[in-house]
Amino acid sequence: MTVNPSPVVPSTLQRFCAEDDIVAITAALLQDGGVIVEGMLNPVELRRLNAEVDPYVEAAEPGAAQINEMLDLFFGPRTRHVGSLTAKSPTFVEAVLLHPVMKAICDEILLPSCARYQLNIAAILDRGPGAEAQMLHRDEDVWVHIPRPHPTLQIASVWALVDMRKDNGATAVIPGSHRETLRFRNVDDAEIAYAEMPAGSAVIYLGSTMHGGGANTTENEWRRAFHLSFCLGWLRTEENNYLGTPPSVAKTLSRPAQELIGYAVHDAIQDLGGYLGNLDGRDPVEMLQDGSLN
Ligand SMILES: O=C(O)CCC(=O)C(=O)O
Ligand SMILES: [Fe+2]
Repeated sequence: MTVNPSPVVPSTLQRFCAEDDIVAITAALLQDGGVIVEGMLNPVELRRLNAEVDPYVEAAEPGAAQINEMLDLFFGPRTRHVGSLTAKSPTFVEAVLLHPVMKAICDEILLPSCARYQLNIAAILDRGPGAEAQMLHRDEDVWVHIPRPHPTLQIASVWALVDMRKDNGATAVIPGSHRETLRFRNVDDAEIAYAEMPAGSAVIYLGSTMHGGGANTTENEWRRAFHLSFCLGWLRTEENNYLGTPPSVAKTLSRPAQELIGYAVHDAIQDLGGYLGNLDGRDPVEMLQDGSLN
């Protein structure tokens, strides 16, 4: 008996608008491991954000070798990297950090495993012409010491600051890969969904979902995007957000922004946990408010 191979179904991610029902967006994210949401930024926010980060991106050297060899290997020599956007772009703080879609998703998926979640990374990833496809990976593997399986540790996203297409390096995502227990495995090209989307959109994915920056095969186009991720409040964050956004800058931001950056203690005393991130027994976010930390 011959068995016909099942037809190759092109791998795709579900696509929504930022105003769509958040329950449906979250359900798609949990089902597929990733989801595309268009219109996360309006044209004015997009223009302002791009203008605010322009000087930093122009000043950044492609490749992170001069900073850190591991980062260089991870992002490749053709990527310009600008971190700590919270301290560099007021529009990022106003329109992105507290975005209601990200908040609703993090409330639903991260809050059950912590007393509060926090910013993990806010960094431009500007992939230049000739950038090769990034190694596919799961972002959560940075916390390798936590035995698997474990609850979702991180909600991540890549936001398009220019139109993202397969040829200029759209993020490659493997739908369904968040259900796997292996850390690394070989991936068939047909499994890849490229997050092709207009500027102002985001691809949002779970920390356990395999993904990576795509190859930029264009002659002279930079794929400007940023990575934004949140993680459980009791984890060590990848970017050092207290140094990236020091008290002198943090004190100018709204309290919800200060809390999200990590200035608020992770208070789990009710659950017989700790009072993590305190300063002399005080909550630093209260100290920013009353002026004793500046
Ligand atoms: O640049 C991209 O599209 C993906 C970047 C990425 O995987 C990451 O920052 O974790
Ligand atoms: Fe990643």
